[in-house]
Amino acid sequence: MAEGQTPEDPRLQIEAARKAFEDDFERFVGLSPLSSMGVGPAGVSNLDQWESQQRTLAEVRTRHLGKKSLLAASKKMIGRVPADERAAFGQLVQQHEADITGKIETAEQVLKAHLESARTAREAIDVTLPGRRPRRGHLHPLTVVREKIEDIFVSLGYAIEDGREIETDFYNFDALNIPENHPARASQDTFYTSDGYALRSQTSTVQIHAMQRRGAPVRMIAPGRVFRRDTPDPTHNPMFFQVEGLCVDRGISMAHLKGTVAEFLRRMFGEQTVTRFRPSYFPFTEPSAEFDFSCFKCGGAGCRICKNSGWIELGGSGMVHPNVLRGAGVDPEEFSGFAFGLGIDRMVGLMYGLDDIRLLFENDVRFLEQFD
Ligand code: 2NL
Repeated sequence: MAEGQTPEDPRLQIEAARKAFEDDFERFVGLSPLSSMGVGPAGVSNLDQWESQQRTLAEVRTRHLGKKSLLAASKKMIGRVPADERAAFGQLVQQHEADITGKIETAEQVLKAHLESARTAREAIDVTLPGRRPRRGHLHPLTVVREKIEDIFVSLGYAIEDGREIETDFYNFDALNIPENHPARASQDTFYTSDGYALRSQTSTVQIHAMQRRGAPVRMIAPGRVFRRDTPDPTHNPMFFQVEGLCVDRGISMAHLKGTVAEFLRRMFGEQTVTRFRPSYFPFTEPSAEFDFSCFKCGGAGCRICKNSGWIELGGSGMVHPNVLRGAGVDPEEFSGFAFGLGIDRMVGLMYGLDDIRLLFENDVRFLEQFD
């Protein structure tokens, strides 16, 4: 029965309305997953389906209970029904309305329940899935080697001292027996702040402070960052890491220096390591010596690492110059001491076979990850 065509008999009108609703509702239920009401998984894939059904059902409701529905038209007819039939007709209309409303509301509730479980299923978390582990970091190779050096010296009774990276000219040069116009100011040249401070070019500065503060005797190492006015290349960087060692006491001799450096290198590179000293010059030590150790790779036979010499040059050393002791408030008549210095970057470069020490400061994880 087409809409708008009103049959003469009001009862037929109600019949038509009921028939129209039942056909419509049956089609809806037939199309809908509700045909299997409550059966089947209310999974994620069903969510869109349930939502679309909800919209369709709202349309069914408007079509059969709305202002333009056959039901609404039937209600309007109540007044025109003969008085003796009016009550019965009214009841018929009410009954019809109650039937439609009941069926629609039941369907709405069932749909709502399905929608809710589909939404819950979509938001569900599988707590049994394995977690995602955060990537574990590791120490920078410079830190690994620095800590190894520190451990060795701590075990030999040395303290580890730390200090400032920005220094006065006095601590960086004068206190180390490098007066103004001394040629060593060129090789130790560094960077300066606009108000006249220097970025330390060796960690001896830390040792001068320590001697001034603690006096003698003293046994200490000073690891840290230092600066030199060098042009970067595969073996030079204007900023690098150094360790300096200092031992001041009564009766300290060159023998103590040699024994200490040799023991350090044996612990660092193995029991078989041999150390040799070559005379050299440093303004802050007298006498001075550079030290080499037998190649840890070839054991002295000659290889790429030691450039076929069997020896690896590592650092400088010597007996602390009396001017340096005096300048730091230590009496050179009573005390003597030895000192040494070496570059950590160079050591890391050798140990890990780096062809360019600048890689250590690029913070490229593809490089750094190799040292885990
Ligand atoms: C090198 C040479 C050296 C020192 C550092 C030092 C410290 C004080 C007094 C005297 Cl407080 N000397 N340090 C001595 C000799 C050599 O380093 O080639 N470093 C990488």
